[in-house]
Amino acid sequence: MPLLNMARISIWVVQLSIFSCCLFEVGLCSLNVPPPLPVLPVPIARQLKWQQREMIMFLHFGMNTFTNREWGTGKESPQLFNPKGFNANQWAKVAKEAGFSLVILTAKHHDGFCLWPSLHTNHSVESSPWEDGKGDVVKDLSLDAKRQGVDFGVYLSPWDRHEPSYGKELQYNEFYLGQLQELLTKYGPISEVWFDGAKGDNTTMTYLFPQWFELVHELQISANIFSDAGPDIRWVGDETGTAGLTFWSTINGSSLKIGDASIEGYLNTGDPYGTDWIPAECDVSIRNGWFWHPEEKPKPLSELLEIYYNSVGRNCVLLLNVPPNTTGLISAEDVERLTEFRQALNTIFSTDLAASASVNASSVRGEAFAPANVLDTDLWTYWAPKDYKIRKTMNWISLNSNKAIEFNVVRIQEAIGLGQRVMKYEVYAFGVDEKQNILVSNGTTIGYKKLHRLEKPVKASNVKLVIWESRGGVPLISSFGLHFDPYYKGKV
Ligand code: FUL
Repeated sequence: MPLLNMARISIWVVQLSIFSCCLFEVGLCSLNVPPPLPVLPVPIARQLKWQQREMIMFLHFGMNTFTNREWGTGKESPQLFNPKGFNANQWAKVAKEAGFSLVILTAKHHDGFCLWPSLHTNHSVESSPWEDGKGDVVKDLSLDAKRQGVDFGVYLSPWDRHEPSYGKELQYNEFYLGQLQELLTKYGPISEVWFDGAKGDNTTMTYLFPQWFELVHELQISANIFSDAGPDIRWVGDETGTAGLTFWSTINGSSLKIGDASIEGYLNTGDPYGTDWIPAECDVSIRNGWFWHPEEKPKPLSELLEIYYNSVGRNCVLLLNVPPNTTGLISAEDVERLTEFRQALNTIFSTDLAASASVNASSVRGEAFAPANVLDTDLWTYWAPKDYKIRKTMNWISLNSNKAIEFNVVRIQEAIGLGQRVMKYEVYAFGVDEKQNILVSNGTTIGYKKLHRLEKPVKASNVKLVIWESRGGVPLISSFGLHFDPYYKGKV
């Protein structure tokens, strides 16, 4: 080919690529800018599903329900267990209607009494008068939950005050694994297995956690394992339903030990440099005790809402315990409180007052990452700013409305599928009354969901989230919304 022609062709190639780059920049090109790299660690599928549940119901039911105790001795007679009006369908229905997509049952608490006819002990429903010893609470609830479209999980207390082999390392671990195998093979899909860290007496007993955990994932790959230390879900470090104001789903798994009180603070906040993704569950009871006691009443709505904001609103999942009574039903007053709770959450959160706002931002990575993506709650549609490689810059996104919006709750969510990133942010509102930008809230971490309740309602036409620092890469915001909580009067 003559030299001149070759030169012409290469000029065309260069021109063509410049032209396509321009199309790309102005968004006319059909090729999208790909998503940014994840910042590790990131959740695995079962953890992501768990996080999006937001609320799980715990059901403490067993021998203690009949002895009016919190911790049984293991010496109770199975004759005491007789819930004459037992109806697991009521439990599952209450859970479903109150918005819980998973129920976790105490299949065995510390007293060792089993709610299913275990082949490894006589200390179970089989020796009780209930349904002439033919009943099986685990089976009934697993079936009724399925019928109601609610998932099912089990709590199997490692500490067993009845079992004679407790304290003998090999025998008890084999016994426990035998029980675990029964629960994981006979009752359909199990979404969570709860390993309680309590060990209230001086018996020396080493639990073979690695073997237990392997068995769970071998038999039920979708089951999340909860314990003080994970591996899938960690304890939040308290039983009041309160996560740290700074809350990282990341933590160093190797420095966590089950039953170690000295790590409670670390569990409560996590670690921005943590090498493992182990988010937390906030376990708390609707009443004072975990088990039902005739003298106790459910907590008031205001307290339940406070718990919700302090758990779900701080990047955790709320595990709310609702204990069935001696009849075998969830008491009417608890049902009523849960109905109020659901209604309140619907009132506050089913309307996003910013839903029709126009959204703009400091910069945009590409068409697929537009600021308006924050108006839905899909975790995988998010706003991503430009990835400044050299210059570190502040990123912002703002909601703009023609009419003033009155709100007292700010909701911010990160696209955690690509890692938890935000470390420092502020929220400003262009106040209609003040006619100036006012700082309405600020914080460190965001994570899956961060909720801010404001001391008093704000009226604004422009609300801006300014992100000052984020970990490992640019911040990715999946949702940003404004709500009104009529139940909150602010702190006095
Ligand atoms: C604790 C137990 O000792 C309580 O009885 C209850 O089950 C709670 C959820 O965990 O460690």
